[in-house]
Amino acid sequence: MKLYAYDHCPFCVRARMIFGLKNLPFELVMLANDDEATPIGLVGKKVVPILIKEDGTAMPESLDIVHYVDEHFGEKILSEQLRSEVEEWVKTVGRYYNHLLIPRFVKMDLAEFNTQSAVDYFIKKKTEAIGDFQQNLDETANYLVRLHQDLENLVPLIKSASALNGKLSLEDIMVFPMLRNLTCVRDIQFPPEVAAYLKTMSKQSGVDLYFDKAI
Ligand SMILES: N[C@@H](CCC(=O)N[C@@H](CS)C(=O)NCC(=O)O)C(=O)O
Repeated sequence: MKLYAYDHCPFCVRARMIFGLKNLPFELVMLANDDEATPIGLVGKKVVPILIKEDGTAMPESLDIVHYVDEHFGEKILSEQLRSEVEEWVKTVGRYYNHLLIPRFVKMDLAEFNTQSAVDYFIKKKTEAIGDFQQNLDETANYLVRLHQDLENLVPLIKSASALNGKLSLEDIMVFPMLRNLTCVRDIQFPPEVAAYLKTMSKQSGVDLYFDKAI
């Protein structure tokens, strides 16, 4: 199977995780961020992730991909359990964390940004959503005050470094991609429990962290 993705896309990380966690082979194809023709040709809109199934049909939507792969290849490994506190954490951090991430992604040498036109495309589109990139970078310290508190709030919800709720569940699929992307922010102090979870889940899922590219 083939997965079209962007490296920075948290929804794509969800899809990559299920392959890694189940140890299933797949081809990961990073699209250029300004490539509209490929996704529109496959699913009628510009979106990733897109899974090309073994029969050649294309499937968008990260959670559909996760469920499809989990249910059709080997033993199912994910429980559907999603604690309301975890859901709330995802919503809370989801409200602001893109202000920290988006202006950094274009400076990190990611595959989807290896042409100037791809960088320009992203900056134009995302400036409309979050405002000026430099102004957002200048606000880092303020966002980090919020984030450090939210990371502390996550600590009591981590039951094990290898699975948020003690065994693999939808919680890992929702939370790990967010934490992984946050590793691109140099000044974040991850609480030890969160750092251990990040390291273990990265190893289990085969999704790399951004610590060595952090800005
Ligand atoms: N609901 C979708 C959301 C996917 C999504 O928003 N992907 C973003 C990338 S993170 C995208 O493709 N945006 C279009 C663009 O970048 O132009 C899913 O869960 O797969």
